Amino acid sequence: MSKRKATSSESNPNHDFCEFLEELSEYEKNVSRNIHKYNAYRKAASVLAQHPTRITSGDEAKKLKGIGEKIAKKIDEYLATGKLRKLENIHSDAKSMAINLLSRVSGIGPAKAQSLVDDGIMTIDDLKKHTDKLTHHQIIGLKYFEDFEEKIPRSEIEQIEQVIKKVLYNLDSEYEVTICGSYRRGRQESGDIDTLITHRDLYGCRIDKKHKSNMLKNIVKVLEKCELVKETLSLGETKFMGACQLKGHPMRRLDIRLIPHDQYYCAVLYFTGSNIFNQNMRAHAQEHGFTLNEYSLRPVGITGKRN
Ligand code: 8DG
Ligand code: CA
Ligand code: CA
Repeated sequence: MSKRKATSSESNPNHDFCEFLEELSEYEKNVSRNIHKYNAYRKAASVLAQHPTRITSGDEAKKLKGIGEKIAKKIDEYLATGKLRKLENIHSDAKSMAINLLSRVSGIGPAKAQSLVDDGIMTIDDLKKHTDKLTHHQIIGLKYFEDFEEKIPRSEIEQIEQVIKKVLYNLDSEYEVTICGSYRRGRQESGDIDTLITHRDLYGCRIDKKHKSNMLKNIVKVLEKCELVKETLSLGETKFMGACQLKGHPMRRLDIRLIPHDQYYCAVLYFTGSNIFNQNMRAHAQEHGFTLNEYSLRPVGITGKRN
């Protein structure tokens, strides 16, 4: 997951509100570990990012879906003073700032960041002196900290997509490849590359486990051989997390998921997001008597288990 969201573009008349809401959401996720508040701030930022005109008061903001009393008050405070006390307090708290910083390293979650800070590790340089405390994933995350923070231009993902497709179709013309995430939503820049792969021999209910586990390992092997994949963070039967690089470009975070063919299109939908869009789509399905998740769309009450 990338750390900076795209709601702060200058073309958004409410971008300064979005920026402080996103900063508050990061604080709730990383430091307070309050997922409800995190979601509330993110939702508010997303709603404001889509609003076509400048909001001029908390009351006006409150009329939008997803903005309540507390966020409206913050908008009023910001409009009146140009800042927020809550954010000023966070900025002056060294431990909070350190937890936020360390959480930006790929593989370091909020709990790990907290424990590192408790051990007195406050900066990226401190972390480089204590790699004994880190997993393989976290060490690679640290090694490419600056690279992974950079957004990936759409044109570069297009090139990477071409390489992956060419290599896989050479291996077996029955592979299907879809790059999802923000790229599939049409964004000009993405945080990482979310790749889904399926093969029509793969069916969820009768997977030859050994066959499947070799499948993803083989895919990764050929992508290494063509010098696209440079690092493996983790590799399981269905999920690869790693890094890839085109010559002359920064190292990029690449996720690959191998999906059974009968679940592929629900997975493509789910991993395209956005997260908030997924929530709305699930709620919409529910209203029509369906359950939607990353595996299937089914009438409520039908489990989908075959005999
Ligand atoms: P970005 O990488 O450019 O920052 O944006 P993104 O592509 O939208 O975000 P992502 O973190 O890479 O997630 C990809 C999609 O996966 C996301 O748009 C929606 C879906 N998704 C959820 N929930 C979760 C989750 O908990 N973890 C992950 N990895 N993906 C999720 O709806
Ligand atoms: Ca991702
Ligand atoms: Ca992504």
